Amino acid sequence: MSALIVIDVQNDFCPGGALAVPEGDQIVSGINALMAEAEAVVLTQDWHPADHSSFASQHDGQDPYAMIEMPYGPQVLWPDHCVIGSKGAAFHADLITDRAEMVIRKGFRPAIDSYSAFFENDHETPTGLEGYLRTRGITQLTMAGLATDFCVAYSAIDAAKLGFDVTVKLDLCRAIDLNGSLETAKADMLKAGVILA
Ligand code: VGL
Ligand code: ZN
Repeated sequence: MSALIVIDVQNDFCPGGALAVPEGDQIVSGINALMAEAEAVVLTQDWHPADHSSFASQHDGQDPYAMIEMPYGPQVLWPDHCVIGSKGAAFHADLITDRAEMVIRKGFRPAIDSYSAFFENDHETPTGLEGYLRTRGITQLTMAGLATDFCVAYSAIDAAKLGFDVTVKLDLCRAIDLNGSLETAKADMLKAGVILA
């Protein structure tokens, strides 16, 4: 059985949002069309407390997009985004959410970021998505959403490492592309066995 995993199609990652991904809104209609044909649909939602440690605002003297060292490894500092319950954290208004049987929220622990839908950025703390998919007998995953080089890539690589068959629909993703991160992410996905379609 297969599932479509739609990653973080939220207002803050779309034009006008706090961490806008260029053309982030242009993938919505294509994702809606894919959902119509999917066997199962999972949506993910970046979901941070207002004092989240991935926010540059929480670190004296640091600007957004700087890199810092966290106990779990390097971390990009972001503008405040996807704050729990905010308009920016809501799904894009045109995204059809009714088909979703599961919505997985991530990044809600103040001290740790979570790009991947499977594990937080320590690569250890599970979100529970793996168990959900396995208990439903889902082995094939198609992924689309935002951003290609962060949450989509991390999710796809973790899924491939866990043994799922993973295809990323690159035309239904858009990237932040920070210091070449898109090319790196694509190479890392291919290396992990992810199919880029
Ligand atoms: C994301 C940066 C910070 C993403 C989430 O959805 O790719 N990127 N939080
Ligand atoms: Zn985030």
